[in-house]
Amino acid sequence: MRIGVCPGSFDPVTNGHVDIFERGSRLVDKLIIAVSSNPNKNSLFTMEERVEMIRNSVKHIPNVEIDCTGGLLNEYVKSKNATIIIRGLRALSDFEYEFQRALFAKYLDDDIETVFIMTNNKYSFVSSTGIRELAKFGGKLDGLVPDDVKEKLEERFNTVHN
Ligand code: COD
Repeated sequence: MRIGVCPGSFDPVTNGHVDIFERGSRLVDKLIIAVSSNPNKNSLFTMEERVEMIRNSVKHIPNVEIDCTGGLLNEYVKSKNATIIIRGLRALSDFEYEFQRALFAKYLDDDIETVFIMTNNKYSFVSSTGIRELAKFGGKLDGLVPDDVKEKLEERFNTVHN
């Protein structure tokens, strides 16, 4: 069984992420979405809230599991008998960061491959950071995040945009 792990902070999950989950899930038998805390980022939503939002966004994908993780990603990947790390790629700015992470992963375990999926053009500008900022100032979020995430963001920032 080919198992892939799609790690991220997903704070919150966006339609760009969901697109990567859908396409990534077709490359493996089982895709584990691993919600992790990025040590370099402060999170808006708790781990439980992030997991719940993802759960509501991937109901249509049959072969996904959602899990929480911390510590070294490679250790987690091995503990799940997975061999593939799936990451999304947007602009050139993602490339350097992702390139470095993929090489760290390879340095640690030669048999783990990082596979990159190019962003869908519709979501190439969408990031969780941008979404949080848009939500904070009451900008419209339609089409960029799942409906349930939009509601959670509006509740959190007390902004409703019709
Ligand atoms: N279109 C396509 N892909 C996208 C989009 C979009 N619109 N938005 C985001 N993505 C991709 C990102 O490029 C990324 O691949 C993935 O979706 C998740 O994104 P984020 O921002 O939610 O997650 P990150 O990058 O903050 O996650 C970082 C981890 C938590 C995975 C990382 O910090 C980690 O692995 N930590 C564990 C420690 C470790 O093992 N370190 C390794 C040694 S350096």
